[in-house]
This record gives sequence, structure tokens and C-alpha cells, in this order.
Amino acid sequence: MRLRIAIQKSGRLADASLELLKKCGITFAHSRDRLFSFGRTLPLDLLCVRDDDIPQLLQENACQLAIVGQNTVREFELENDNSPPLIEELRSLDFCHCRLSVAVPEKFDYRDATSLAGRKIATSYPATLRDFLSSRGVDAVPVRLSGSVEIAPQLGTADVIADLVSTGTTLKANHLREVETIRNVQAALYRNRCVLHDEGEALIDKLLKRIDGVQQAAESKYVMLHAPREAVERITRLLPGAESPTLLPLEGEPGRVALHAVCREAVFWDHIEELRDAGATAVLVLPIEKMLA
Ligand code: PRT
Ligand code: ZN
Repeated sequence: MRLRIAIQKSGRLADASLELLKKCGITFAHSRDRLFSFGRTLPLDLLCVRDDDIPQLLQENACQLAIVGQNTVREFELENDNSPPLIEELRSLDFCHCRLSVAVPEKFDYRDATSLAGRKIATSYPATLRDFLSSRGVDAVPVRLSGSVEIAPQLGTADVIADLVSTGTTLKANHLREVETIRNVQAALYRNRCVLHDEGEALIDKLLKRIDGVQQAAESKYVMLHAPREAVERITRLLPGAESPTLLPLEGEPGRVALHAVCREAVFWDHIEELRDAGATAVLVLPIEKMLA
């Protein structure tokens, strides 16, 4: 039994997807065309394709798992009127964050979504846009473009646009103003709803546990510090999300201890300064590579 996971071949999602799998301990023997790669460490093979093809491949069971933008899956589902959904989101993955937004030329007199009535809206996501417009009760005309959406108003092929935005630089460069967020999206792990053998289910479970471990480790930090023994309780309370810390004696300093703890949330400078005020010295905050709950 082997399963197949599809990821984007090249583009914004590609490196981070491969990196996540690597952090989960999955490595691949790359083939020359890099379309299909054999999984060396788990019975999980890799399919590298254009991101737009991924939902279809998943639906047809050419792969059982995939990493792709939520925007791409949402559009596919709306376009194909998939109810009940044939594709299931297993985890959001916290990379490639962006939003699908409506943007209008700087001089456009925009009040609310009703200002879009009767307008031509250029987008690569016509079904998601239509869904948004109907939720606002607005009748407008989506114009499907596969790229360079942001120049459509200048070319006169549309009045306004609905496109993915991350920093907003592209909009600014094209004298466009973001006026509505249709959806916030990020990369996510999906599976199809095809029935698998127990072994297949167990493999997906294992992958999910490893992904959870990687995500937890990314947020968690290992904190080491020295503290007066009587300040241990106060210091423990200051450590975000720390469980019972380990205390170690310090040679030649009976009143002080070394305290080690795993913080399950981000540790900011504020926390470190508060720790120091509570009497902590020699504070070290270390990254954690892997974590098993
Ligand atoms: O070749 P292939 O079809 O596989 O790739 P692609 O060109 O269709 O996709 P790609 O690699 O550009 O994006 C893949 C996924 O990354 C998208 O489906 C989103 O889920 C996610 N993502 C995150 C983005 C952005 N951020 C993003 N900023 N996708 C596109 N953009 C574009 C946007 O369309 C606009 O042109 O970047 C521009 C805006 O960026 P800012 O920073 O100027 O606001
Ligand atoms: Zn694409």
C-alpha cells in the first residue's frame, strides 16, 4: 500500500510544502522530470503539478492527499457545485497567507458592495466572487482572467478587480485600492473522501501527528534560566503556556536554581524582561525542532 500526495511543482507554495514534508521526516528520491518522486522514508509518494490541477487530481483519486491554497480548493468546489464536498481539509498549514479582495481604481467612488452593481470585475476566482456578490445581493459581471488581473482596469477590460493580495504592493503599483476582503486564505492539507485500507488511514494519522508536532514545535520554545528559589513560582507563571518546569541545583549557589521549561506559545521580549524583573538571570530561549504530544 502506498499513498500519493500532490504539491505545487514550482511557485509560492512549492518550497514550503516540500520543507514541511521534510520536517515530518519524509524524503523523496527525485525523478528526473520531478513530476513523480518515490517516498523513501514512508509509503508516501510525491506528485508535483500546477496548483490549479490539484483539486481535480484529488477528486479523481490520482492522489489521496494534497497541499494547496484554500482559495484554489474553494473555487473548485464552487465551480463544480460539490455538495457534499468530495475534498476534506485536514489542517491549515500557516504558510502562504493571503486574502482574496476586491480592489477599485483610486478614483472609484466606493461606498459598499452595492457600488459594484453592474460593474465588470476581473478575477481568476469567478465562482468565489459570484458567491460573495450573491451573499451581498449584488448583481455584477465577473470577467475571468488567468493572470495579470491587476492591469485589467487600465486596459479597460474591467472596472474593478478581485485578486489575491498579500503585501498590497501590486495593488499600489497599479493605483488600486483594496475595499473588501472576500476571504482570508492560507495553504492547507487536504484529502479526498475515497475509502482507504486501514494501513492508508494509519499513514494519514501518522502524517497528521507529525504535522501537529512540527507546528507545535514552531510555536514552542525551550527556556533555560537561573532564578532565586523563592521566585520559581512567579517565574513559572510568567512563562507563556509552560508546563511544570524542571529545577536543577546550581553548584555553590544554594539559594538559586536552574529552571528549564517548554513554553507552548511564542516568547516575546516583554516576557523576557518580566522574567528578569522577577530575578531571572542567564535567560536562554532556544528553538525546538520536533515535539511529540
Ligand atoms: O504555476 P502554478 O499555476 O502552479 O502557480 P500560480 O502562479 O497559479 O500560483 P502562485 O505560485 O503565484 O501562488 C500559489 C498560491 O500561493 C496561491 O493560490 C495562494 O494560495 C498563495 N498566495 C499567497 C498567493 C499570494 N500570496 C500572492 N500574493 N498567490 C498569488 N499572489 C499574487 C497575487 O495574485 C498578486 O498578483 O501576488 C500578487 C499580490 O501580491 P502583493 O504582495 O503585491 O500583495
Ligand atoms: Zn496556478
